[in-house]
Order: sequence, then C-alpha cells, then structure tokens
Amino acid sequence: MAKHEELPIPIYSSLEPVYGEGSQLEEAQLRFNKLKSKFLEVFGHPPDLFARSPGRVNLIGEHIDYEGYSVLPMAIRQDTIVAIRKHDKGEAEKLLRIANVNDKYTPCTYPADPNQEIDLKNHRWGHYFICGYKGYYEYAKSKGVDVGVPVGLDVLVDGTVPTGSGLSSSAAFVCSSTIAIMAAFDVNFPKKELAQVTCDCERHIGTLSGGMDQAISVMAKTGFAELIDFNPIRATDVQLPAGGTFVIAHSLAESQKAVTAAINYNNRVVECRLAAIVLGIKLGMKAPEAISKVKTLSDVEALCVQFARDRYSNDPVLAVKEFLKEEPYTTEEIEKITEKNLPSILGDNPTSLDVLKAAKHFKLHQRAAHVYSEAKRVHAFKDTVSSSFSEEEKLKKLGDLMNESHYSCSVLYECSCPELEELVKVCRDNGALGARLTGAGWGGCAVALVKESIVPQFILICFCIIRNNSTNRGVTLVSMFLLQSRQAVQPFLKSS
Ligand code: NG1
Ligand code: MG
Repeated sequence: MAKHEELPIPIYSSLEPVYGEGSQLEEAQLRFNKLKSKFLEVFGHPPDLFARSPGRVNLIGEHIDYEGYSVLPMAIRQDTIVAIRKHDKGEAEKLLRIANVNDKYTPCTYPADPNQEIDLKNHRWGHYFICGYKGYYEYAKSKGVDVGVPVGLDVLVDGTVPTGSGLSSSAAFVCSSTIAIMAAFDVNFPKKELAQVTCDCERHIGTLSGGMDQAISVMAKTGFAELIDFNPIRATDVQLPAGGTFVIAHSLAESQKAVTAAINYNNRVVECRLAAIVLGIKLGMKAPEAISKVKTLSDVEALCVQFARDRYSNDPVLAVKEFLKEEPYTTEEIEKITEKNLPSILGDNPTSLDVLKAAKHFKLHQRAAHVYSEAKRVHAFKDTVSSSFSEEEKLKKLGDLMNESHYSCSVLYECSCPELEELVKVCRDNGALGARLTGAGWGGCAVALVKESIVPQFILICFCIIRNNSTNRGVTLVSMFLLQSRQAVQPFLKSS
C-alpha cells in the first residue's frame, strides 16, 4: 500500500483515487480535517496517519463465499477511516484507546496485547479494531517480521457505512484498522495477502465468515465490480453494462449479525457443513472420511455432478434432491448417518457448538439447494455481462438473475425479513429490472437494478410508497435510499 502525501498527514487507502472532484473533494478534505482536530482534542496529539477502506454491495452470490464459491460485489462510496498514532516506546501507557467521531460509540480501551482474547459475550464496537490488531500480529509473525514489544495506540474511527445494513461496515472497519496498523508499523503486505489476513482475523468476532467483504474492501477498483474467487483469493474486474444503475435501499431493519450469529449466520454455515458431510456419505464416502475431509459444499460438488451425469445433467442440485430430504433433520437423524455425534464432528470450532445448542433442527436440503444454484447464478451473471447481447437484453437478464437470487435467499436460505420483502416488492413493482436483498440479510439493504433514465422517479416513487405503507402496518419503516452507483464506486478518497 503506497502512501499519499497530499495532506500533511499521509493517507493509506485500499481504493484509488483518494479524492473525488469538485464537491466530493471538498467534502473529503473537510472530513479529514475534522478527524484531525477531533483526534487532537481526544488524545492531545495529531494522528500519524489515516487509513481508509470502503463498504460494499454484493450484486449476486449470497451466502456462498464461506462454501468456497465465487461472488460478485462492488465497493461503495461509504467507507471507514481510521486515524492512528503509535506511542513511542518510552511512553508508559501500553493501551489501545479507541474512540469514534460518532458519540453513539463510546470509547473502548484494550491492553496492547496481541494475544488477548476478544470477549464474545460482551459485544463492543471496538472489538473489530482488535480483530485487525490481532490479524496484523499473527500475520507479521508468520512472515518473520520483527514485531518488537507492543506499544500503545490511539485510534479515532469515522465510519459512513450504516451498521447492520448488509453493506459490510464491519469489514470496512477491520480492513482500515489492519491497514492503519500496518502503516503505523511501516510494514507493507501485498493486497491479496492483506485480503486473506483481514478475512481470517474478522473471524475473531465469532462469525464463521467467508472472505467476500474483506476481499472487495481491499481489492476493489474504481469503475468495476469484481468477481472474487477463493482458495486462493483472486479478483477479476467486471465492467457492468451501460444504461443500468444499482440503487441501494436500506430497510432500516438492523441486522445484528455478530449478536444473532448462533441462530442466523453461523447456523447456516453449520447447516451447509452438515449437508456436505451427509451428501458425501450418501454419495459413497466412508463416514469418518467425510467427517474429516468435507468442510464445505464445494468439497462434494464433484461427487454430486458425477451423480447428475448419469442422469444426463451436470447440476449438483439433482443429488441434493435425491439424497437430502426436504423435511428438517433432527440431530439424531444426522448422527445416524454420520455415526458420530455432532458436537464431536463440529468440535474444532467453539462457535459451531453454540449453533448446536441453539438449533432445533437442520434444513440440509434447502441450504444446499440454495448454495449450488446461487453459485451458478454468479457465473451466469458474469457470462451475461461479457456476452454479445444488446445492453438492453443484458440488463433484463441480470435483473432476472437478481430476482432468482432473492427468491432463493428468501425461500431456501430464509435470510430475508418482512421489511426486506416489502422493499424488494416495491422496487420491482415500480420499474426495477431486478431486486434482491444484499449481504447477510435478516435486515439491512436491498439492491435494485434500475434503468439509468428512470432513477430519480424510481427513488421518489418507492420512497413515497414505503412511507405510506408503513403507517398501515403500524411499523416504522422509512426506507433510506442510500446511493445510486453505476459501474462501481463513486470515487471518494485517494488511495494507494
Ligand atoms: P454482511 O452482510 O456484511 O454481514 C456477511 C459475510 C460475508 C458473506 C455475506 C453473505 C462477514 C464479515 N461477512 O456479510 O462473508 O457471507 O454475509 O453473502 O461475516
Ligand atoms: Mg459484516
């Protein structure tokens, strides 16, 4: 990550350019200056440097990154900036003091200890900085970097990605934290490695996440969406067709993923793993082999496809239909197949055990069917973009794929909620070519593909309808239309 020295205080950012133009430029400068004065006010010193990473909107490929499948997000203008000062070795206080420009987030203090455990029972916003902090040390050590004795850090955070919105405020925070720490210690890791480090270290927060959010936050390019592949992480630029705009609308239902992980996000990760193991066994693997080797549905895809081939198809969902019953599985039913109890199968990860404690049953058929079909839709989306269809036809097909993705998320993966369902419907009824929830779901945002020419009317009409509906329902639901972006990021800050 190279540094930019337009300001007296250097800025490290994962996204070019650091500044936009005109009013954006002024806005950005104002923000940095404010951050600098606030830092001085809180800590009595100016910061050494700023680091910045963007949030993202996922266009398609939901809940499949942790199963090893490619996804297609793009960065958004909303971001997190971390201002940091490293204490001198002589300074007595060995603390990480983390403050926020937003008073809603009260200051957090942690010991300057890279081996500290994060207190998962007491979720605090500052924990995300500690993820980045731990990640930096773990990675630096693995690379033989001389990390020296830990010193205190003063940190001030300014985030504009709405939290719990499915736009990855968490990854923007973790990535900007790691970049800030790296820069403060004068270490420069290649972007691909940084994407992997930040993905691994956000798991300290207790979610069994995939790596989409960190990969796009670190590797995004202005003007493109990215196809992100995993194992190893790679990003391929995807130039979206002209004439379409992605409009992101917030349902204002907050999705508290870190807090509800055991019943929502981590539950789905565990269900996928169990589905994969059961499929492996049904398709001929010995139970102990399946238990030790199969971690994700992508691990047994080849077996499923082999089964489908005998039926003149290459669709792994055929194997799902044949071997996984639609009714939810009880623990006992799965244990009968695996010949081993679930806590010992999943015991390698304590957060999985929390899932087992909270789960009544496991919907293996539905989750596997979603993952395999969603993985295909990502490639169909990418292929459509690069096809020879007219721009108009392309937009129509992309919209259809987004609608199919939403159906699958809602019905098979059950990660939607009433507010998102309403929002998606209103978008479709008022001219969107396609609309779907984005991010983990259970609240947060929807993304709609809209013809560029109708965007202002579209936003106005949808907004009015939702405002009126919400009074009928007795629920306060005022959707917030966050941004419109065609072809990825609206450049904001300059980066390196
Ligand atoms: P959000 O929506 O930011 O909570 C989460 C995961 C992603 C991915 C999506 C669902 C984290 C950090 N991010 O994102 O890896 O699995 O859900 O597609 O947990
Ligand atoms: Mg997140």
